[in-house]
Amino acid sequence: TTKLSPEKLLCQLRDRVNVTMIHGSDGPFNTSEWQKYLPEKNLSQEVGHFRQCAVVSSAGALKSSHLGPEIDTHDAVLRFNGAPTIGFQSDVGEKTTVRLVNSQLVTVKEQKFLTDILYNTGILIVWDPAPYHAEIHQWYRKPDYNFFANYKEYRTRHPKQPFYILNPKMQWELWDILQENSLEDIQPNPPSSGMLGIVIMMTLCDEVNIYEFLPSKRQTDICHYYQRYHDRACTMGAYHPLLFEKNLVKRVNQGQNELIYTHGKVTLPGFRNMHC
Ligand code: NCC
Repeated sequence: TTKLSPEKLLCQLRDRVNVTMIHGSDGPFNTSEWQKYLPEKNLSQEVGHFRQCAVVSSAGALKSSHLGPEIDTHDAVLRFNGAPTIGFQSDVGEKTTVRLVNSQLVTVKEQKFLTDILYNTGILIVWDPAPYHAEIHQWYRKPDYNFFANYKEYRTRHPKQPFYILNPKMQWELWDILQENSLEDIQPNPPSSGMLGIVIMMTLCDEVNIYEFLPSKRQTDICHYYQRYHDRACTMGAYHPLLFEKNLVKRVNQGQNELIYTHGKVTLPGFRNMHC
């Protein structure tokens, strides 16, 4: 394999990864039952388009980063899973425009997805690991976590809050690009929420700044900035192909390398600003 230039690699992401949300017209969701729950507008109709966006990883390295004010200057901020802002504003900011959550979080009772007010701000998007290039019907019959009941319950409790289901095709379109651009064979597990969120924001924004996805000088074994738990796998990956994701993001970074070290910051262009 020949190594693609950063520009070509970005174009591959733009042209091959279809970032779409499940819509009421998509079988098997095209039933009167599902029509009641799925949002009518698609994501870009709902939010329009943003100039500058921030993607905030959940890494422990955000602790004592003082990046909060910089993060809040963005027009939109994406966060992941149960990552809080309250109590951590000085390091991660307080704005939440989009929250991407995995299906485990939505399904497992202990995670308190239905009751924790943390989830009531911003636009929610849930994703579920699907079998490699599975057809949507096949995935629907056997999701990794059966989050559908809790999705409907949450929609009933919060009908005004936009809440999308990410089309599961996206994860493997992205995985294929990760594999094609890596020298080693990657386990066929889907990309992390972090990598999916980065590509989602590239479809909505002119420019995307990503914080502590590539670790800064503050790199630590502490998994999350909001917990005491230590585990190197959080930064390096175990189930998700995190190391490969990070190598790819490093290759297409348009910001200064120094800013990775000091701020854990990477800058990527939005898809609409690319000339392929
Ligand atoms: O930990 P998690 O990820 O919620 O983190 C969100 C994204 O931030 C990036 N990250 C996180 C920690 C770290 N030290 N370095 C990082 O780069 C990653 O890109 C990560 O995706 C997930 O991807 O959905 C994940 O979710 C958790 C967990 O399910 C949720 O937090 C809900 O509790 C998974 N952990 C476990 O299942 C124990 C994690 O493997 C992946």
